[in-house]
Amino acid sequence: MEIQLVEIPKIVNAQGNIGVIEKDVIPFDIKRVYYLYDVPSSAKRGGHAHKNLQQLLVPLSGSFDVTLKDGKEETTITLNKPDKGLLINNNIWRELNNFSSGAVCMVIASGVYDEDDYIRNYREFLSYVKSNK
Ligand code: T46
Repeated sequence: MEIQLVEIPKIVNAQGNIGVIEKDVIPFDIKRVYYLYDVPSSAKRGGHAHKNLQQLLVPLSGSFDVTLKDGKEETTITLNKPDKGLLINNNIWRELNNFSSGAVCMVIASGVYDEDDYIRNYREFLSYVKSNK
């Protein structure tokens, strides 16, 4: 399964860097930004898919693992570079775990929060992707 990493443009300076996400960096209009922080190392986040939402996950600080499943294949990636974001399309199941101490996961989303867009049951997800082929 293809992993879609997005290179975030940066301004590098000996006094510290700046990562800049302008509208052309991501393939959707930004409707919401939220972030996960103070996540215990034993926590499991995600465990769902979205029918329509697309998102870019950026590890602003620390690291965490993201497992993606499309109903056929699965792949796991460690995010630990603040200039590399992970694009997650709709109809992809995601699980996040193994958060390091102080990890911050910023999420840039194509839509506002809508619980009806979530599929939180894996069996339901499998039949949803089958029926949408
Ligand atoms: C995703 C991963 C990476 C809101 O009310 N507004 C929001 O914008 C969000 C993101 C969540 N919530 C509520 C919904 C739940 O009652 O906060 C509660 C916890 O949300 P959830 O269990 O979905 O959190 P995560 O960390 O498992 O998932 C979140 C996003 O929901 C999801 O879209 O891809 O982060």
